[in-house]
Amino acid sequence: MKLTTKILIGLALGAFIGLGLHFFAPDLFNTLDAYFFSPLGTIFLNLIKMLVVPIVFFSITLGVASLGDPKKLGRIGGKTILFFLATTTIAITIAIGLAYIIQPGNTGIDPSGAEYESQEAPTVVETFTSIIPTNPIQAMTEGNMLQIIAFAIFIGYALAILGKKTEGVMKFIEQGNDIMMFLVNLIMRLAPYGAFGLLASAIGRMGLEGAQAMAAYMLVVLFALFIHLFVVYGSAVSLLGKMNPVQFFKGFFPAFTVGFSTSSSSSTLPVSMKTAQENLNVPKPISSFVQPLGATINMDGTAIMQGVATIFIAQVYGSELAFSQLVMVVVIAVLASIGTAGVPGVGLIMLAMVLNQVDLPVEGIALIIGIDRLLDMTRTAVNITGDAACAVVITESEKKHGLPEEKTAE
Ligand code: DAS
Repeated sequence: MKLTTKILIGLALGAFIGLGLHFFAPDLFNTLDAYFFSPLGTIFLNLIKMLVVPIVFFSITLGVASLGDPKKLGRIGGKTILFFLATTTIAITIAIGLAYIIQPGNTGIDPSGAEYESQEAPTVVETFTSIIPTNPIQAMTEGNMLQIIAFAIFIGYALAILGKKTEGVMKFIEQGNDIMMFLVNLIMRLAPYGAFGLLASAIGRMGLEGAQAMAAYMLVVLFALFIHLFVVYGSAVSLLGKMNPVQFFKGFFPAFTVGFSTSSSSSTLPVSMKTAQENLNVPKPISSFVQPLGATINMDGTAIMQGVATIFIAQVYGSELAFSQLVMVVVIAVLASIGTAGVPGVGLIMLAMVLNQVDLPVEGIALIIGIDRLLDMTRTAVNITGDAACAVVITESEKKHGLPEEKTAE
């Protein structure tokens, strides 16, 4: 049986058992969650997280070194950032448009009593100025993805320029990357069990109570995610990537299910890259550059949640947003999704940044926090699919320049 089928069975069983125990045997759920579901999910999550820092460092260093020509790196980098900004702007525009049409906040929700202590979100300027690591090793120990990416780009560029002089280091980086990819394959065998544990625990804890009250909000987010996933990404891979969208979605589905299970783009990164390289024919150098960068700064699913949530909260509190404020919501949500690290639930923290910008009460976040864990799964899966779509589009656009092959030390 295919791994993807096993993961889907794990997810379905996890949701079914988690929900059943939540409603009919909550005490038994708590025991099982403490000694079985949570440990199972956490072990799987930690195993793939273990690989994130080394795989991002090795793969980006190798990818940049393989791109070699700085002009090519600049061209690919420029197209990648342009794709990310364009799709995120489209995503949040779809979200705001649907929220205005469907009006999820005008369903008689009483906001009184909603309290939320917003956590300090880094400002956009802080996000950009902190990209250069003053201590690369500290960046790795802290898992500061943007700083690890920046350091890897510098090392990869040096390897590309120094060539034979540093072929030993090149060989080390290349073999390090091979080891990481081998370990991803090994760990992925646990994915069905990890997906089961993660979902049983999340659904069992949350139940569906929150969903009923927030059904309208949830449906608008899910509808916007669906449109963005199949219409925007489907069109991009078909028109710009010259790839059959069915082949794209089927090919990337294994990573999609892991992203859904883990709610973390960063943790899923090893699987996202393996899937794009093996199933979508994305050359390693392009996959190694685009996907780690995307897992960190490209979060269309998150921007969709932030767009819908902002309009929802404005409607609940009876605030009318002027057009200029809506434009600010788009700009800040795009920038906030850049500052959002690829870990579970962080999109909600950045939502506070968006709400502050348009003078909306941050307490409104308390209304949607109950079902955010479930929505986080769906928007993470969309986030990583957007990165893969970008990698496919960049691959096609680079064909006329000659696709970069993985550079091997002579
Ligand atoms: N879960 C985050 C991710 O890894 C995004 C979010 O919280 O919205 O993509």
